[in-house]
Amino acid sequence: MEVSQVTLSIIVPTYNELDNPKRLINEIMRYLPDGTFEVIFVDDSSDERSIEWLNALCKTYPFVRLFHRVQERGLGSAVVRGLELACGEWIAVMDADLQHPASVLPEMMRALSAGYDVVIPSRFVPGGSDGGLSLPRKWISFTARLIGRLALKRLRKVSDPTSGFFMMKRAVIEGVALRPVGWKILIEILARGSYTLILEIPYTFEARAFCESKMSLYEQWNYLRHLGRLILDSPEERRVYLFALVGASGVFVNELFYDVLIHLQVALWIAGMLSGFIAMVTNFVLNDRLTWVDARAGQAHRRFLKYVITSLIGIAISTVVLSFLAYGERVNSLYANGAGIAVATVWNFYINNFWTWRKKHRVVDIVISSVGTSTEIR
Ligand SMILES: Nc1nc2c(ncn2[C@@H]2O[C@H](COP(=O)(O)OP(=O)(O)OP(=O)(O)O)[C@@H](O)[C@H]2O)c(=O)[nH]1
Ligand SMILES: [Mg+2]
Repeated sequence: MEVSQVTLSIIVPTYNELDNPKRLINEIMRYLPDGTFEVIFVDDSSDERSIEWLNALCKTYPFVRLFHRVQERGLGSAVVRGLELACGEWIAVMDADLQHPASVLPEMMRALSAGYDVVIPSRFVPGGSDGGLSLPRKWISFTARLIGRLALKRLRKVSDPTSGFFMMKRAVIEGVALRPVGWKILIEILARGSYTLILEIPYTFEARAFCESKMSLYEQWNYLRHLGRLILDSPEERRVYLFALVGASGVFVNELFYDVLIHLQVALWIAGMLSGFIAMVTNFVLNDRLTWVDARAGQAHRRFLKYVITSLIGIAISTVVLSFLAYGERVNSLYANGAGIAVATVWNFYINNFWTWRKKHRVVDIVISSVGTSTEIR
């Protein structure tokens, strides 16, 4: 087959799968027209029989390619290797064990030709189901998705971001250095890739029919490490965490100076005001140098002025919330104060983000649609 004719490259990571790849090929051939696709198995098998099955497939079908790795292991890095080898303008990733139905592939291709950049078959949009998982696995999977969506802004509106089944245009990852840790290659692509339109299609995740699962507890740990790396690598994603850390350091600075000033016999109210001001200055410097380091524009003193105005309004807001909640002892004053601080922190973060350190770089709108619904996220 001419490589240039291939529209779609289907990457399938395999590890000791025996005859599952053969069943998968049969399924794919049922749904996709001949000559338009290639299937790339990136295999890390240690079992000789699995390698023999794959070699036999390569000999039988000209559209099957096999890359066998000896030194390396890991689902995510296997997919990255497959991406390097892929010839198609469109790229799909799916598991070998038939949990991802090939019957959805034509619809995914139609979505790409309709203009979507990424298509994610989802177990969690109306019409989808993850019936193939046991109850404990459903819980683990639910928690993993929740953590991922809370941790990374770019995953927030994607209903099935930990899926191993998706299709995308090559342009999404062109020029992007992918460095997944462990299994969840889709979160890597969603976090680092360039795209604007995502479509979610409902599908049923079947139970693994043959061979053993390779999922392990260690992969859950890898997943957390992966999320941590993605947060650290993205100025946009790490901002809110840095802001929280800087805020916490401000409390420490404030207390420290307050203590020193009180020891110097400075009047209470002056010590309170001075230590508050010093903490505001150190917070500004840290936020300017760390939190919004990529978004510094104009003169520093103007940013500082905006920061001070925002903070002062923040103090006013927290006082209003505190007084409102604690009025007539409706709420314990400690909780009321906590609520005030929380509201003011959210205020400070957003106003600083959109005003004090107004970003010059392009803000990409990502639109996620699923069959029947459409939500917009930033
Ligand atoms: N190349 C490669 N593929 C792997 C590796 N680990 C798993 N895979 C493949 O990745 C896909 C997903 O692995 P599964 O064991 O099915 O994981 P799962 O679907 O989360 O778990 P089950 O629901 O129990 O099947 C399968 O096609 C595996 O053969 C690996 O280390 N290297
Ligand atoms: Mg599986």
